[in-house]
Amino acid sequence: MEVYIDGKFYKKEDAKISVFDHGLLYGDGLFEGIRVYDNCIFKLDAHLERIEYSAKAIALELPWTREEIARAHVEACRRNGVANGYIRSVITRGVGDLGLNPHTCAKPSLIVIADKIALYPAEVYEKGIRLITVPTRRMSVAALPPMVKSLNYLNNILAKIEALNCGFDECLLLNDQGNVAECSGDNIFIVHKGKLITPMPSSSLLMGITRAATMECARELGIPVVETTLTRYDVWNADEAFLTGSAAEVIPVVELDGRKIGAGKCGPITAKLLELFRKKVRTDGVMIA
Ligand code: PXG
Repeated sequence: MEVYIDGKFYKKEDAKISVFDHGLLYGDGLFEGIRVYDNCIFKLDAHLERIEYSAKAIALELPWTREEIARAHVEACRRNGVANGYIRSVITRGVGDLGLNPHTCAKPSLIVIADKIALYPAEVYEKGIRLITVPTRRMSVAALPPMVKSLNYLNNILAKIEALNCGFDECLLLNDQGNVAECSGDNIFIVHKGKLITPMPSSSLLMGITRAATMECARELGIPVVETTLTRYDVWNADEAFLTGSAAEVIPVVELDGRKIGAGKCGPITAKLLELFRKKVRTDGVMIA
């Protein structure tokens, strides 16, 4: 495997950054997780737009054009023969002095890793997953906006640890108001009386690319979409629920906090959305070959 760092490709064992990079010292930087399906980098443009918005939010001036960043992604896939897989891109603040001040960092670094992805077992998409609400709250938009896909993932990792300690693979996080935010690495949707409902951005969540793609699918299928405030009560009483994420795609949720959701298996609207989503992924993006 060869990893892209700042314009060059390095063998995996030689792909290294400085211990003085503020990405490591302070978590000062950004990342993306992008899927590749049959030579198509799914929604690459949307991911690059999210990087630009995240960079603006943390006052990190990108020294590359969108086209340059896109080319690095395409090249990383080609070099590594990744036709189906996963791209992890990282932008760090760069090498600087000790101390928080980002102005001591000369220039940001761009890292692009194209690799295989461990797929979820097929049965997860039929049988669904069980969730538990954890005590850790999703951080407030007034602290560090969760829309920023930053290198600070401890909020999510603490929630994940709590879920794993209870024997669950994924968890629900509430925001500081006690309303539903998202999961540790996925967005959440419910279906109620024929409508698709998901927490609105100000509920403290990452604006997932899969979330947006799923809402697009729903609109194409004529399913009404609502972004609003949701409580755990709404999820417990939903007809269907599911998670979305680049790795997860669309995964049914069959239980939250010991309450069975709907029929306790993948619901009909979830199944329809997953079917259309899987049709789109091979064409809706940037082609490698
Ligand atoms: N919420 C959070 C907090 C996330 O980190 C999503 C939602 C889904 O967003 P997308 O754009 O993927 O639809 C994410 C996604 C990984 C990995 O390497 C990916 C994510 C988070 C953690 C790990 O598998 N991101």
